[in-house]
Amino acid sequence: MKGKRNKGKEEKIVKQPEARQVFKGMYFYFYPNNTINEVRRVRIIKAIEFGAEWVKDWQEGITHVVVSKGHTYPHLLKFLKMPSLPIDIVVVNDDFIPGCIEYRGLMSMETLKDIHQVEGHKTNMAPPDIPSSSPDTRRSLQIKPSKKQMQPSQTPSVTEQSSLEVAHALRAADERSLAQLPTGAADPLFELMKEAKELQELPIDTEDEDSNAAISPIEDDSDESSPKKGSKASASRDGNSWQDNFQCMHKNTGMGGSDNPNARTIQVLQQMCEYYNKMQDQWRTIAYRKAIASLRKETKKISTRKEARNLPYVGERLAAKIEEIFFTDRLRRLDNAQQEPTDAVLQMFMKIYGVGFSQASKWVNQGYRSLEDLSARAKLTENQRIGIRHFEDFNSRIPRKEVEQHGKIVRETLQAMDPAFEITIMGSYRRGMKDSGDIDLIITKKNASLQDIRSIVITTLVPKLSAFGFLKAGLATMYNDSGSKWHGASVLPGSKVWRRIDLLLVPWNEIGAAMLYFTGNDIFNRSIRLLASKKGMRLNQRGLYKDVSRGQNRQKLTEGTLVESRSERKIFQILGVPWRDPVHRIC
Ligand code: DCP
Ligand code: CA
Repeated sequence: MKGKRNKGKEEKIVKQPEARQVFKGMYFYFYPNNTINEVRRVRIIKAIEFGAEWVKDWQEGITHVVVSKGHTYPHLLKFLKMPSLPIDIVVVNDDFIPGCIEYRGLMSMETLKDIHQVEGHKTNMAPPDIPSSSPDTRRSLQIKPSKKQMQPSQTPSVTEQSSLEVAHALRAADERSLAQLPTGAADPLFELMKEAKELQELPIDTEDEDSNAAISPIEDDSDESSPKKGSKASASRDGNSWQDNFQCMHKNTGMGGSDNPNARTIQVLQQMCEYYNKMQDQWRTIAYRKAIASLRKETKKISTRKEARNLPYVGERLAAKIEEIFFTDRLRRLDNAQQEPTDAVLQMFMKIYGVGFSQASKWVNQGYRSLEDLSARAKLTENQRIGIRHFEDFNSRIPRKEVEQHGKIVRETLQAMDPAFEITIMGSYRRGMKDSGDIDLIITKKNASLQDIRSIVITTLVPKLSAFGFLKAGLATMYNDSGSKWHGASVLPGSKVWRRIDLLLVPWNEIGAAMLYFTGNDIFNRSIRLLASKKGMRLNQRGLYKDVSRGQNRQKLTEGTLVESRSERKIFQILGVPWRDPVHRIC
């Protein structure tokens, strides 16, 4: 059956391109089912333009009844002379039509839910069945909708029903690769502004004095039950103690638990989090991490906005996103972010070694759009040139075996000079990852001071390895402020691939704290540092300190007294954190 227009009024109907047809495969019966009312007339046209079939006479196969404002469900039943409608027919008011069309622009499902309820209609519990991949299979109205999309455990409450209906409709639209919408099409700036406002309400951790970045995803400074500052470090108490909330207290394998019922949602939110992290958007990065941490702890599937809203650290906006991911298996904002061309350029520039957000955005604003552009026309430092020339190398992961080979060359060269030197491969390698972004090597020697180690590394090791052609000049000139790091690039004999390598010079008496810090991951580190801070202590890559006095905003007022720095295990013990093998520090 084909949709028909009211014959009385000649109306030009321009069908939207298939990809935009949010109502394709749906059969709408309007009540009243005519175009006498101007508002209804326009809505019927819109429905058809966006893919719906308008059914003129009541019959089997109708998927939606669209009730005009001012009319009620009892009116409709009386008119149809039916005691009730089949359970699989969706009853909505006519705001449903613009709501669905505009949803992809700016309207939330929550808003839609509120606006498309029909007075007197409480009994319709089932969402519509929307054909998934092939709407054409339901061309015939004789085919009864199935309930396959409805899982028993997810039976919606009456109040959630409308939201589910829209979500299912949108899911069907998604599956037909509904990429953009015509009206009010997603404006990333608008989204960002709205989001920025809402995120202001989210709780945030204190800054850690040793890190520019903000802290762990899950800790809550407002926790009344935490010990008072300056109190003695205590071992973990019962299973529900405040300390148990810290990620560092638990084995973290980075899987988020493959059996986690919210694994897919976590995965999509993680991508969004990574995106914001790359954009140096600290607020959103934290908000997403907090939400992910909440979801990781959740044992039941979170499908609706309402359920998501009940999770700690999940605000309105994030709850909407969680619902969207559940129903659509993807996140619009992520698609938009990935499709935004200047975002893509910005992200690419930020992948150049040593280039941060501000330099990258400067180049974007100056009109550069590719690495070739930069090489040919931009004023570049020598390090930036190297970063561009070896862009591919520096952005590819280094297989574990190759990391070992780089480590071996440094170890053998150094131990040939002095066998007492110890070289340990840190970072993701120590956490057992199959590949690494760069090579982090701790260099230390029993009872040696930083000066002892540095003098050998600078005067002998680096020149020697450079002479071999293993270490490359350029980045190799850089020592950090305290003179304890050397950043550079290394190339295996016979290879042309440059790898990023960091030599981390650690005095013997700080080796435990340094091992802890350079094992990471960064989130684990933030978590354990904040835990120390809550116990009135302070942890950094040089040691664990006590009697640190802090001001109102937890800023450090005194350095404190060193408690432990030699033994990684002792630091765990003093903090009351059960020992975690490096492979269990992947948060
Ligand atoms: N680190 C940290 N906070 C940061 C950066 C680093 O605590 N902001 C610590 C934890 C990291 C370690 O230093 O694990 C090494 O830093 P990398 O950036 O090299 O990170 P990874 O080695 O963990 O990962 P990748 O494989 O990407 O190198
Ligand atoms: Ca690393």
